[in-house]
Amino acid sequence: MAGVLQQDPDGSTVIACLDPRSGQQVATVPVTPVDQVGAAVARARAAQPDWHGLGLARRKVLVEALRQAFLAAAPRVVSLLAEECGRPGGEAWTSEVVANNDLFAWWLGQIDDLLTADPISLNPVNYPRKGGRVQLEPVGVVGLITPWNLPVAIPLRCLVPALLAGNTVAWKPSEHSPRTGALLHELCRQVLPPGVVELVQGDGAQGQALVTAGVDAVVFTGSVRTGRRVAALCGERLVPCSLELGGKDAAVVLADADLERAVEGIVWAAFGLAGQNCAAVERCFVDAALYERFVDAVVARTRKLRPLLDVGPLITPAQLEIVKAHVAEAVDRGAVVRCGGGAPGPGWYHEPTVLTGVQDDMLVMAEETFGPVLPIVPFDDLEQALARVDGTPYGLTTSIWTRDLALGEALGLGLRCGVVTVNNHAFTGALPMAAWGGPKDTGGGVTSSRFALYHLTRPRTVVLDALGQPHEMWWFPYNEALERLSGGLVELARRGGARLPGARAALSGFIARWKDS
Ligand code: TXE
Repeated sequence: MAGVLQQDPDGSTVIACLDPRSGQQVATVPVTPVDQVGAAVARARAAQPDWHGLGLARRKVLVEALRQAFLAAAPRVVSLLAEECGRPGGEAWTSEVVANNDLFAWWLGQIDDLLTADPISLNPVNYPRKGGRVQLEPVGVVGLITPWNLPVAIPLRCLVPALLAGNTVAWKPSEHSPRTGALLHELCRQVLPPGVVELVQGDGAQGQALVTAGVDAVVFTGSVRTGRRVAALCGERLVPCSLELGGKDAAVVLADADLERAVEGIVWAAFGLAGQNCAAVERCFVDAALYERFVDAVVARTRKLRPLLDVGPLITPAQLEIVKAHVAEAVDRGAVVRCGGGAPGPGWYHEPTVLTGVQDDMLVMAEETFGPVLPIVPFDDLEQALARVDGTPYGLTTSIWTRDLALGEALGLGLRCGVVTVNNHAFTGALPMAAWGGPKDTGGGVTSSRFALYHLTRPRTVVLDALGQPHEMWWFPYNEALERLSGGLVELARRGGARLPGARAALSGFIARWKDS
């Protein structure tokens, strides 16, 4: 749905929700006034100590209840995704329901282990009668800002671990998917205590208000442009933030690839979600030996894709304009449309489009298109092709297609990206145990896996000292015995050091030091 903010006759602001399959308005959603965003964060803050205080076992029971509520609401989720994002049913069920059930299950199964404190075990000679632990504690209130392309899965990837870890969350869904956001929030309100998940509806104004409303961490998924703004605001406030800002993913097809699988997999990864996926294949490099056969097969397969049943519309007219502009610029500069290329509707539907004859400096090869466009490029020199793969500002995922798994892995590991897959693409974004994110303009944030907890928790060190003596070895006074002890320890540790004299010096310094104290 395109969400357009407009004034209601009563003076309040609403999001007018348009079905991207028809362009017709189907609903309105009230916007949170900017001056009320702080109150939402305050409610989340007030709820946080009690939520944390419930303890992990009780929080798990409530998050399991949220999972059950979500599963019970699955048909509503799927039909709303169709109306709001134009999402085909099969795609909505797999990417937004089944994958999210797995996500709940994994975090619920792993969280006890993941939050278990690390013991601090100390050498009893140097540190007598002391011990402790490093425990993970919630950051407090997480400010969550999400996009429209996976409007259920992306928020849940943060919400589930954040809540289990004891945080409360103030969440702003995209203005282009506010009804899905409202549904998910309604489910949270049914099963969780008040304030544990607060909803803020609106666009960039509300997003900015949320970032600056005193949250303890920000988790953001969206564009590079907005991500930079969010990071700057967080930087000024020293609020930690996690950014996932998309990609310009490449698939590299080697001459020995399983042709049928590569074609099926790359067509799916390029045109699934109508290409509106941060990990969509947006560039495809193919060994020249296979190139013509590959292009023919991709074109034949793409022609069989059914509008709205396999490939949905773009989310907004603006998104459609970006896609049309990228294709038009490529064609103006000599690219060949092998299939698709038009935007005949219904709604904001753009045909899945295969391009050849493209150059690296064309928009369609250089910038995130976020639409159903697949440029295919032949290569003779694999090393040069891999350099071109790495030659974008993004670094999300890359796939290598080859029957030689070891070679595929080795090539992938040489690239600067967060996810490498051999003979598959993008699907690991749905795996809760697999870290998701990447370097460079992709933003460096991590969602999924235990590493996601880095953004959602703070490690706290707790040490208890039962020594009961008036002095420690390293306290005042600094004297000759302390230096002798230290020098002896260094000699002992040095390769080729004076080990026997070192041991003697360390021991005599140690004894003298304890006598001093
Ligand atoms: O993103 P925005 P848009 C890319 C994709 C797409 C482009 C634009 O290339 O064409 O971004 O999409 C909120 N402070 N991706 O305009 O603006 C906004 O309300 C705080 C890739 O939708 O980044 C929404 O909730 N928040 C991407 C969220 O940020 C602000 C997924 C994302 O919106 C804000 C989506 C501000 N100043 C788009 N301004 C991916 N990584 O997968 C806006 N927002």
